[in-house]
Amino acid sequence: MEFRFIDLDIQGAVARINFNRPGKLNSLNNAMMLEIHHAVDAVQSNADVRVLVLTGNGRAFCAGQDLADPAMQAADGKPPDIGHLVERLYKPLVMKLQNLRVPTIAAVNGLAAGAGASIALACDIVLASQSAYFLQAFSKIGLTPDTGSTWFLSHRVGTARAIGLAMLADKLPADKAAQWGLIWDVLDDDQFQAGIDATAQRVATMATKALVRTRFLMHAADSHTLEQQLSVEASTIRELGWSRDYREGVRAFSEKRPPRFSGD
Ligand code: T3D
Repeated sequence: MEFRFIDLDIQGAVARINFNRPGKLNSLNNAMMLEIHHAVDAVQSNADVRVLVLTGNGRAFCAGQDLADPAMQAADGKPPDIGHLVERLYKPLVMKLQNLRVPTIAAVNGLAAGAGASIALACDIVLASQSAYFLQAFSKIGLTPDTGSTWFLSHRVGTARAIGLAMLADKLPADKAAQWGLIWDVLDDDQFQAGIDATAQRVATMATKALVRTRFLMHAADSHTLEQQLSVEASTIRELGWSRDYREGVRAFSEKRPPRFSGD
């Protein structure tokens, strides 16, 4: 597929999807969303890839839905079915990221608004540049947060802060997002690219299956009792105990050398 609004770059084990509509702050039109789906599918089916980085070109990570897209406008006097858009494109994207066979990193290079913030929060590790901010823009246009934002916000920062962010739609600077536990960390603007590259390379050489099962366990914990969670932990670790990477990890430890994980 030819991409117009994104770039997909695969170098060795590191795949990068760059949102590339900087003049419109990488806001998401229909074609761009389809391209992102296609790129994520390509990553899912490429056995060489061991980490996916999502980032944006220009001063934005992503400003959410393109509000000028025809899908957002009334046609023939009928209001648009924007719920259909969410069901067809946004919800499946979040689920694809959550079920991806490799870990994901959101490299939030600049502002992340609306569904753009949600997509960042759907990644496993969220790193933001010092000048980035997160904006729950939805209430400003008479909508509720979507694309998982209500779930990610309420789970990570608690209901009081989640409601304040969503109702007031104030910009949340990257530093405060990290202090509040919404994201993993903040990098200085001039170290951002190098920091992202180093993290991506590091994650790409780790035990991929264990990282992806860790994502699953952390999310499963939300709906489990302690006893249920202990059982799922046991079954997951049993499965990982049969993996090549576990054997390599233990061997490397006993041989006092760094492990060479293969992702299997
Ligand atoms: O069905 C559904 O509803 C689908 C799911 C929706 C989920 C959503 O994402 S809803 C939320 C959509 N996003 C927004 O409401 C954010 C809109 N943008 C803004 O509020 C502001 O642009 C920002 C606060 C993010 C940044 O402000 P600023 O002053 O730094 O930049 P700007 O001048 O507003 O924007 C620069 C350009 O990008 C400008 O275009 P122009 O005038 O230079 O040609 C602006 O129109 C364009 N742009 C920014 N965001 C969007 C956009 N164009 C279309 N859609 C956007 N979301």
